[in-house]
Amino acid sequence: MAHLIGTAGHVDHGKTTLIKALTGIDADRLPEEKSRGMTIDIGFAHVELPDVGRVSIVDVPGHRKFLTNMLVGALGVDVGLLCVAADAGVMPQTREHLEILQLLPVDRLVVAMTRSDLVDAETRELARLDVEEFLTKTRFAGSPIWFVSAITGEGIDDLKAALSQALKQADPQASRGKAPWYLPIDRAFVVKGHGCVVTGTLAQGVAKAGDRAVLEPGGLEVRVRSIHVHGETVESSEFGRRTAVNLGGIHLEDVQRGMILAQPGVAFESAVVDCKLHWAVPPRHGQRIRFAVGSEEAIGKLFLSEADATLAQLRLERPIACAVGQPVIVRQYSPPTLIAGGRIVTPVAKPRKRRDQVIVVNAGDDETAVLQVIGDDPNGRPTEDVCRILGRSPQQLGPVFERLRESGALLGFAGQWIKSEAFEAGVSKFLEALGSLHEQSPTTAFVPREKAVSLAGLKWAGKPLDRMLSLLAQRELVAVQGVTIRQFGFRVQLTPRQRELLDRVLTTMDSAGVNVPPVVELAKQVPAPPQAVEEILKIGVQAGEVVALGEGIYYGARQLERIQKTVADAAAGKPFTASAMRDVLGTTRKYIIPLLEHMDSIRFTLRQGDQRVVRSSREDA
Ligand SMILES: Nc1nc2c(ncn2[C@@H]2O[C@H](COP(=O)(O)OP(=O)(O)OP(=O)(O)O)[C@@H](O)[C@H]2O)c(=O)[nH]1
Ligand SMILES: [Mg+2]
Repeated sequence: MAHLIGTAGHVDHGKTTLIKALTGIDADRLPEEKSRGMTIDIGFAHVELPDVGRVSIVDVPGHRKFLTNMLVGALGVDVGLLCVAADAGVMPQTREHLEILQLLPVDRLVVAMTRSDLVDAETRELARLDVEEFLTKTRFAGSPIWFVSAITGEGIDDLKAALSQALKQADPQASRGKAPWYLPIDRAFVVKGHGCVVTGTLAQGVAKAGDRAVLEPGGLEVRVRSIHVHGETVESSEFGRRTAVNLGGIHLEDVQRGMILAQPGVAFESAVVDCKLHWAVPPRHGQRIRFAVGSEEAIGKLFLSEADATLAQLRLERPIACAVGQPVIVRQYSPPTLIAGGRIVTPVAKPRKRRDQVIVVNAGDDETAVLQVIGDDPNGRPTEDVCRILGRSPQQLGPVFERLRESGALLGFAGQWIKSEAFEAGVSKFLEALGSLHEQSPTTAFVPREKAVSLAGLKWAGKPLDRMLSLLAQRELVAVQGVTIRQFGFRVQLTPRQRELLDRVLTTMDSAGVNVPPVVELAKQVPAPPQAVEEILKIGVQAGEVVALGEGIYYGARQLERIQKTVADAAAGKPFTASAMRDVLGTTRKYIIPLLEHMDSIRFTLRQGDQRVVRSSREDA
């Protein structure tokens, strides 16, 4: 069941007087309102309705000068109470207000023909026809119409029954009750002895005394000390109710109309908002607008989307507070005529171009919404992106991601989420790209990983890429060496000439023992041009048949293994110095230092001061 009734109608058409007749409460509270007999700001009352209990009513001003305040009242209403004076009929703000209610998630309308005591039966009939015809062109066609008088009391009980009926029929969207709460603040004041109090219409969820909350914009953390509904202290209040919240730990300067008080992670401070809108008039791309949301109105510009005519981006001149799903009204900057109404889909949007693709989430449950946002892109989306688009916090969506991961629908790589099938499709492309890189340079075993990523047309990078590659390594699809990779089964391919040259070089190095001569000398012994030898050594390194120690010293891989065995045998489990091992191997300082440093680096030996030990293989593992 819905909870909030809101008036609408032309100036002086008896809205405030009717509320008093319904509730006994004068919604005009400002001295100026009383002296001018005109509503300026929104006012509130509550009424006991048959079968429904106590509900809140928000009263709005009819004068066009105060339309901004009317919007504050209307943005949150479930059932509209349109007041049309029987002695005046449909007037400009009757039309304007109804148009606004039509663009908002107002579910039902009840019409009160006020000041009925002033007209005879014939005028009544004309007035009714006038209103009925007016309604036929709107989505409120066929709404109940009651003649009422605040003077004689005529029709007041019928009107109450009609309002009960409308509230019961209105669809408050079941999810609104379960969602976390937020309260657009329309008043803030100090109550002596209690401190700061804010009021507003609770937009969704259930707020409880003791809740932790945040004020946006600004992110100030506060505590809900106590809650008051219709003048009574209560443990909790639910969506659609006029709610007063006593806040702990803040000053009146910290809070003002337009802010949102919300459970952490629900409201956002933002100057770029994506909305799903219904247009009252055709919009212009880039047009200057007034954007009404909650109890706030900000100036900004309207940006349309080619992908979706109902989607628009509002870029505002200053940040405001907003929440996903919040109803909004867009008006022209000047004169402030109505352009559109609808809801926020992305509270903190990224500025986008007219041609950019857009994501509009219309999924019901969180799992589906998250999957929809992540889409089939093999690059996936980072957590922040998903949260921003859905207007939710990482804390709120954390369990949703976990459930999706456990079910196998999603894969997560360091905060980057990808649908499983999309990832596998990406992996195929990636391996294909890596394969063609191997084909291009068959003598290079390891290629820079970024090269394969960009050739595959992917955007994988950074930490998520590290994680993806370790998964691929685990699956024995790739081998990783620092920032380079190769396909798991790939071996460097040598031409017969290269093979023959490499074999000759290896034999020559082998016959030199530990004291492998420098490249130029080696080339003479092979014999072959030094450049060719240099090149084949590098290819040998890629093929895993040659090890480069740096400073121009190369060994054959097998040869180096034999040297290691000699070292292990000579050490016999005891520590040894570099000079002792130099003598064992019959070499010089020039060779023994790079050799031992290499053995340290592959964890064959362990350096301890100026001594080393050969690590046991268990230690190595
Ligand atoms: N005779 C008669 N006069 C009424 C009735 N209801 C309202 N009025 C008079 O109509 C005038 C306007 O009434 P309000 O209730 O202030 O009208 P409103 O729609 O709230 O006006 P705004 O808030 O300024 O838009 C006042 O002088 C009321 O006394 C009624 O049922 N019968
Ligand atoms: Mg009034």
